[in-house]
Amino acid sequence: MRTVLSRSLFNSLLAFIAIIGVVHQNESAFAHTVIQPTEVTEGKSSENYLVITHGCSENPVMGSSVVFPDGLDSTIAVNGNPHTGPLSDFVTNWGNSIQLYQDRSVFSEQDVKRDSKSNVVGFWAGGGRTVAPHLFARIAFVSSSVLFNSESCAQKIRFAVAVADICKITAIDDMSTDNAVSLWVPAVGSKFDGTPGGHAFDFPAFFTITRDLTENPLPESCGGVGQQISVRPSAAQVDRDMPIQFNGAQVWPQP
Ligand SMILES: [Cu+2]
Repeated sequence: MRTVLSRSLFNSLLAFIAIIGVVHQNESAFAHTVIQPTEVTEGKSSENYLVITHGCSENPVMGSSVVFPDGLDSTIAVNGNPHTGPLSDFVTNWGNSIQLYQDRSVFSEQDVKRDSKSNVVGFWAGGGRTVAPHLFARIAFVSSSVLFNSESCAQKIRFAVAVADICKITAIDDMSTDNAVSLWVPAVGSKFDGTPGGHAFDFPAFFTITRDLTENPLPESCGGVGQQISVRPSAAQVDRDMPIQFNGAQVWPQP
């Protein structure tokens, strides 16, 4: 009897340890640089953060560069299938939708990035003190009300955001050496794709907006089924907007 009891106790212990192991693995999966909150409701402005979650191996983070799809030459998919029409088929007012808060509590310098229409499409922050590789840091930004096209069946729109956490300033060809950078970039064929199979390859941060089904219900023609829209920046946009310009000169990657 005692043997049976202790064996079952032992088995539950094993199961418990296995569960802890799974939870821990999930935790490390979450420990990638992300945007919080993970979802924003249509029609509402939102206070958000880029959350830097680790250094480049043991190297501390000295700055970050963030690029949102501009919606001009972005790649759009509907339930995973390519969509050739414009973003306005789903979202009517994307563009200049984010603004950076000045906050020198993490890094000493920061600014926005603008597209060809002078709309803000991203931001960078860097310089001063670094973020310890084992700690998190938050860069605050606000997003304005984004509206869904009421005639569309779009229910959720997910923007793939390209992020680089920079630990060492190098030329673009040397980024993979010496743990110089951690990339969370959609692999769209830009110079910032990173290495296939490498850490967080094609694992971008996401900024997701959900339709307000009360204020903006799906049209009847959708048959009650909402579509998932994904938007990825073009390679040309990532190449143009990821580098950091400071006082009129490119400071990262080293030109
Ligand atoms: Cu990671």
